[in-house]
This record gives sequence, structure tokens and C-alpha cells, in this order.
Amino acid sequence: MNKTDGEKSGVSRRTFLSSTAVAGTAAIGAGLLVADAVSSTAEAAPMSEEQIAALPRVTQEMVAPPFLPKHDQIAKGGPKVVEVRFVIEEKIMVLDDDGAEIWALTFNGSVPGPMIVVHQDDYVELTLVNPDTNVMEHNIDFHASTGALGGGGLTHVSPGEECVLRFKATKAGIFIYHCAPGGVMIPYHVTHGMNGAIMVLPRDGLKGKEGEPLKYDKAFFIGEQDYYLAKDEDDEYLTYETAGEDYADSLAVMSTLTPSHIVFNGAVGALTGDNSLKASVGDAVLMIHAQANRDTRPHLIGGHGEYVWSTGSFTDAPQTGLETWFIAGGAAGAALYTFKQPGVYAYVNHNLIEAVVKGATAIFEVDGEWNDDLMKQVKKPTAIG
Ligand SMILES: [Cu+2]
Repeated sequence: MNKTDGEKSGVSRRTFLSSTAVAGTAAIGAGLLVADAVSSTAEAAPMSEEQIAALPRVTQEMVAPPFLPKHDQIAKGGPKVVEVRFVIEEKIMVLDDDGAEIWALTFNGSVPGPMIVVHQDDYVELTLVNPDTNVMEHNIDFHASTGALGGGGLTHVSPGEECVLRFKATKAGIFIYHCAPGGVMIPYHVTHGMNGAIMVLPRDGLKGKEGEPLKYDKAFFIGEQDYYLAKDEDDEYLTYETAGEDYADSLAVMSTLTPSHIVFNGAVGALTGDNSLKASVGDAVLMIHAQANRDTRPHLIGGHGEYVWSTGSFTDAPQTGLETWFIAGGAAGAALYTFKQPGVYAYVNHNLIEAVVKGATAIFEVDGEWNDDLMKQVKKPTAIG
């Protein structure tokens, strides 16, 4: 793959930063790095347990996607310990208008799980709860973290157990998290909904190619999910009494690599109709897209990716002016677009079969004033004559 401009400029930037890395957060605080292009690759100096204990602690209230928890785009003050709580819920979810259902495996009851938002060098302290009403063992692997299989090795919880994991968010970007209990259970849990994302913002916020500050008025978290439901001899989707009972049937369908459903936010129609995403002309909207298992290619029909972090890394400069962008399976990325016309926009996986037949479509409803300069219907469809 060819290097993007952002990657190229990132190299010289890393070289520059390597000599200043020891200064860590002090340098960032002093503004030495702020003027220089994108965001910091410098890592803050390690803290002792006593220093971490002395940091301010905040509790982040989780909200269900597509919404994000309350957060500042530019960090106020120094690093914090951000406490979050995930309760694992095994539950039946209906996936489409025909009533296809799955025993979904979820963090906090939603597919995808809730988005966490912190700043680079904050500490995330997750309490992971597996109530005794569940039947399966679970854990969590944070792609944003360093060590122990992304935390997966330290967070195995059986029904009736809970654990606490703390990790330092050293990399700025958007990263997925997912359950990864081991072996075939890893794709089984991920394709039953057990994934989500964390956004680690640069402490001084998002930036464009020249280091100019970028802000969003609204942000939405779109989690794309592939499901692999099995059917009976009559071509009807099978149903089950308990979570995990579909294991063998599901594995057979998973092995075909052909999903029965590809949807946004858990089910067909989760982000359309009454659930459409709302914005106004002039709103800069950050569209965050995660896919824990399978490649995808978001496209906003009628708009553009004005700034796109396709890989999710905020260390690299965003690409600009894209029609369609790529999100690799196992990653999350984002596109920033300021709406210029009112109306209905479909935000799709631009494999249009996956968008329309399988379900990977969201709708933006945008209000505001029409701009004839950008588009005008010069002649309505009429008989040729
Ligand atoms: Cu799990």
C-alpha cells in the first residue's frame, strides 16, 4: 500500500519527537508540540502507583450507541483516572423485520457496546461485571491498551464474578474492544455482538493536515456487526432457549464466512426511520465507524469524508475530501463532515448488497436551508419533448 501524505509527515514528526519524548507531558503542557502538525506520538513518563493514586478520578456514565458519553474535546488539566463500568448482558435481540433473533452477548446490553471517551495519557479503570444470570465466561481485549492480550488475559470473569482492569491510554485514536475468551469462542462472542470502541483524543483535540484545530458539533458511534444465523430445513432462522445453545449451528455458518446479517448498531433499522440521526446544516459531524471482525467501506451518500482517520489513528494526519473510506476489520475509524444541504442522507457500507440486502444502512436527517449554488433541479422529470 502506498504511504499517504499523513504517514510520510508522521515519519519526520516521529524523528522530531524522539528527541523530545523524555519531556513527555511536560512538553505537551508547555505547548512545545502543539504547533507541530498532527498529534503527539510522545508517550508520557511512567507514573508510580502513588502518583496514579493521586490523580483526579472521574466516573464516565456510559450511554448506548450511537451516542457518546459527555466529554471535553480538549482536555482540561492533566491526566485523570476515568472509571467505567461494563455489565455483561446475554440477551435475546431481534435483528430484522422478519423476527430473526439471536442470543446476543453484550457489554451493557447494546450492540455495539458503549463508547468510552478519554484523552491520551488518561488511565481507564474498567469494572467488568458478569452477573450470575449469565451462562458464559467473558473477558475484554482493548486494542487501545498495552500488555496481557489487551487486558484479555487479566479479565476472564465467570458468571457471578467481577474484575477491575486499569490501563493507560498511550495512543491517540479510535480503537475497538471486544470479548476474547479464547479459541473459537473469540469469533463466536465477537459475532454475537460483544464489541465496541474507545476514542482516545489528543489532549489538545483533533487536528487537520496542517495542525489546525478541528472540532465537531455532534458525534455518532456506528458499530457495524456481522451475524451468522443458522436456518432450519424450511429456511426459517433457528431459535434457542439459552445463550450459547446455538454454538455448533453458528460455527457452521461462521465457517462459510457468509454473514446472514450485516447491520449497524445491532439490528436492521437501528439507525433509520424514527431512529435516524439528526443534524442541521452547518453542523460538523464526526461519524465514528467500528467493525470488529470484517472489512467495510463507509460512504455518506450526498456528502463526503472531509477529514478521515481511516485507520483510527489520531497520530497520523487525516485524509481529506474522500468519497468512500476503508475501515479494516478489527479497527475503528472516523470521518468528519460539515453538512451543507438539508435533506436525507444515507450513510452506508458501500458494498451496496451489504447496505441494502443485509442491512448496513443508517440515515441522517438534516434540517436547514437549501443551497441552489451547490445543487438545483433545473428541470423536473417530465415527458421527453
Ligand atoms: Cu464474551
